[in-house]
Order: sequence, then structure tokens, then C-alpha cells
Amino acid sequence: MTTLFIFPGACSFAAHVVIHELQLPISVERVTFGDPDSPYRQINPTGRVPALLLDNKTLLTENTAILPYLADLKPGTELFAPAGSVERAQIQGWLGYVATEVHVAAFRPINRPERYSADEAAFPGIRERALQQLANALKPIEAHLAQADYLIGNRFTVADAYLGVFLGWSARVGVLGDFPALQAALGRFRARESVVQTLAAEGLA
Ligand SMILES: N[C@@H](CCC(=O)N[C@@H](CS)C(=O)NCC(=O)O)C(=O)O
Repeated sequence: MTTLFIFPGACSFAAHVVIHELQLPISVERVTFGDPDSPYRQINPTGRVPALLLDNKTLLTENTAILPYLADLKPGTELFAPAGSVERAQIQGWLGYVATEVHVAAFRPINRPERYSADEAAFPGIRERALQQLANALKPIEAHLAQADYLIGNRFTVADAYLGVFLGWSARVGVLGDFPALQAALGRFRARESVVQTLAAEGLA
């Protein structure tokens, strides 16, 4: 059986939500965060989540690959769009934006300042700049969601599942105050049955 590896509340949450949305027959396995001795390292040497181990033992990594792959397991699903369509490219554009501008450019230095300086005294400054970077990265999404409830096509897609994770993280670091459309989007995300189910499954309800 295909297995999704997750850590509760991590960026793997989006893939877990998609599994609930589409009721996919995929088992979900929790791994230990940041443990170099974890047996998971034999499956995925980076130790990162999400990772999807297929029946044939092929390992898929990266949200930008895993989320479209999961959606494509249910051809015609509203969560994605047909190959060759503009909507599909737009959804992939948002996946790329969230992965790079929001996750890596902003949350990585907020959560892991030690990767940017060996000097602990520099950490508060790194975090402060990264919080500003996060606000900058959220501005275009705020502008977009002030006009529409969802990123693309007036429906919840894998891009919204992915964004929802980082809206939750943004609320936690206190950056959503100036973004009413993002607060509303987070409310819609948390109200979805699939998200409620995923929170419960990850022990976060
Ligand atoms: N670009 C990767 C990032 C994966 C990633 O950084 N995952 C984090 C959790 S949100 C992780 O596993 N961190 C553990 C570590 O870096 O040791 C993706 O989008 O899939």
C-alpha cells in the first residue's frame, strides 16, 4: 500500500488533507522530527516530510510533486485541473509560490535561524527580517483572496490545501493581523471536513 510520511502540523499536512478530501486508500505514517537515527532515514535520507512511498517502492518527495500526484489519482477531481489547461498551470504556479516565497524564503529562517548564522546573537534579527519577508510574500495572496474565496477557479484546490498550512503557521507567528482576506481563508480552511479530520488524525484537534 502507498504510504504518506508526515509529522503533525508540518507542511505534510496539505498532502494529508488531500488524502481525506479524495478519500484515497493511502496509509499515513507519523515519523520522528529531526531524529538522525530514525529508521525513516532509510526510506528518505533527508528525513524530511512529506514523502510518499509508492507500492513499487518509488519514493516521491516535495509538496509541489506530491500534491499534484495525489490529485491525479482521482482523474477529473475539482482539486486540480486537466493536463494542458491554463488552470492547471495556475494551480502549479501557486504551489511554486507557496513552496519558495512563503515556506523556504520566510518560514525557514523564522523556524531555523541557525541555518543562516552560527552566531546565536544574530537569530532575533534573522527572525525579524524573515517575519517582514513573510508579510511581503503574503501581500499578493491577500490581494488575490480579497477578490475570490479560493486561489483558482472558485473552488478549493490543492493550492488552497497547501496555502492553508502556512496560513495557520502565519497566524501562529502573529502575522495575519493586517490580512483580513487571509484570516477569512484560514477560517474557511479550518471549517472544511477534510481539515477537521486531518487535525484529529494528527492529534491536533
Ligand atoms: N521543499 C520541501 C520541504 C520539506 C520540509 O522542509 N519539511 C519539513 C517539515 S515542514 C521537515 O521535514 N523538516 C525536518 C528537517 O528539516 O529535518 C517540500 O515542500 O516538500
